[in-house]
Amino acid sequence: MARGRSAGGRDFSARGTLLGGVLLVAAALLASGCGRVIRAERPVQVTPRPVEVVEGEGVFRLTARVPYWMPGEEPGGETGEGTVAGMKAVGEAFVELLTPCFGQPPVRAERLPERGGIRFEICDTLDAGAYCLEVTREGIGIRSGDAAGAFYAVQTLRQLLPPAAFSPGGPVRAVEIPEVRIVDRPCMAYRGLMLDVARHFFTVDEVKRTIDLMALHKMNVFHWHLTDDQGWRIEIRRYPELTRVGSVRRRTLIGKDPGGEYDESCRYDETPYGGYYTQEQIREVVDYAARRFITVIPEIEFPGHAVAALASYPWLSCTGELYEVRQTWDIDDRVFCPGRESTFEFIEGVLSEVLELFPSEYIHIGGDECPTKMWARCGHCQARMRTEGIDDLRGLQGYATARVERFLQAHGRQLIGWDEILESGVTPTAVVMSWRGTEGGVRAARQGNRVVMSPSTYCYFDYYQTEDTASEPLAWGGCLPLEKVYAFDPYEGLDERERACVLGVQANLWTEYIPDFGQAQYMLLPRLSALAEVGWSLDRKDPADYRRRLARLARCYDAAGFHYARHGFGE
Ligand code: TNX
Repeated sequence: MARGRSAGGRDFSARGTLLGGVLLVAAALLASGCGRVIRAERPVQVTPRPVEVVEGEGVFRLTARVPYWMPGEEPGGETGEGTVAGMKAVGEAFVELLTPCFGQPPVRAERLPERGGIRFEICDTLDAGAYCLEVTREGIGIRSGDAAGAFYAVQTLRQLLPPAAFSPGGPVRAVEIPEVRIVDRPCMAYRGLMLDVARHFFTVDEVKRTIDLMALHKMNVFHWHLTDDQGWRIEIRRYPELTRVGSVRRRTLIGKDPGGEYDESCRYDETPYGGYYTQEQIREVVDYAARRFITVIPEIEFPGHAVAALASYPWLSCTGELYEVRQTWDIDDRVFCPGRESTFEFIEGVLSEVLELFPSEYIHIGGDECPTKMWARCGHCQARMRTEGIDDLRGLQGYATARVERFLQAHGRQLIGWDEILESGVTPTAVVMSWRGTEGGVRAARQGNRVVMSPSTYCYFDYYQTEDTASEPLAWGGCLPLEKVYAFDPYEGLDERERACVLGVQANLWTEYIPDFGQAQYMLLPRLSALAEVGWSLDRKDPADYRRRLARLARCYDAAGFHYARHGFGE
């Protein structure tokens, strides 16, 4: 895991004389007329940390006229249909990156240039997601195991470009990139971020910006929490009331939840609050994410966190009472009735449309925080328990989850649930998302279930980022500073066989106290970079080095116009 000038690396010793360099620069400036030339920045600092960075002394001078070459549709150039589509997306990302620098898109070469230029190449010897990026004085070579690897190389290139190249002041004539060889690959296959759009709604553009943020950090799973007590946010054609009724709450709590909707101390903003995504918009987001090598996993909460659904269709609850969409944030007793057949018809109907929209292997069905109080008093639930031989109420949740899992599997999909699903007799094939610490994940991995580690102690970005909470916007509680996220070890307490069950890690952004996208970014950044480093660079983490790189990354955030917290920058 060498970083810096390694003896085994390329020889980058200076070839030209200083005088030669000066003359060349002068000649280039004369040839180009006016226009800025943005100098290379050193040392090269990339986050998440690559396996190897070997820096040379020269620079490559990139202009709008340098052609780039992509393996694509030309005969013999492709390595499979998926790769062609993937490389097209990489090409788009590359063009999108450079266009603002030069005020014009880079040109695509018709055939592989004999020398120089920017060359992308797929290489069988590299793993999926892995790449090798080489900048020499002549050009840039990007070899990767697949299209995703090439995309990650483009993200690295973003961090090699001097941020000044993106600053206002008009397009630049040329940018210098340091001579460097970077070898890189992800440690974990699943590097996720969950966004809760139920408690507060985020527009399609804001969701896309969140996906951009993930792409910048080489993350690859966007978990979209689409339904909860306080709002149903996905259009389901079979059940139009879900969005007509369930997407709007009459009012929203102001300030901290005192622990109950009917508590006298509750104060409300009386403005109705709502929003949902049409199926067309969902497709647009899924496609946008796919072009950034990000899979979208939808979450439809079942059987708890269901009040918005019950408010839309009262026959989904045990009592059939008419409810309102929730206006406060604590756990609610009003959940789906697993005693009635109609509940399963409903959830399967919903999931049928969900499966059409989301091609992801995994579908999240929630499963967290589901009180059984109503089931205890419900004749349908009691009858179900008798006929199915279920002897405790929690077992009823296990029955409901297993039934939904069978439905998903019949459609070629896998079920993910929060770690509560372990308590109701989980099947061996379900994926467990561990949030109440890592204990659930450890237990699940010991029994051979696949796991995503997302413990609140390290991954809950709705927690404060400093002890000094008085100077912060209101948050859920807890304290999760940047350093702690960075220190997360998702493999702690697991032997090698159990580690193989851990798919990866995920940050969660619950939005009870995050009313707008500016604040969402503030809570996400820079903590997301620390979690990205856990997922991507777990075997080569180095806190001091991360801190140095963070300052550079922040300038990338500036260049991309992201809002971020300054804790951890010594400001
Ligand atoms: C627990 S994490 C929840 C969410 C809340 C969150 C607040 C999980 C599966 N359930 O409903 O928003 O705590 O931190």
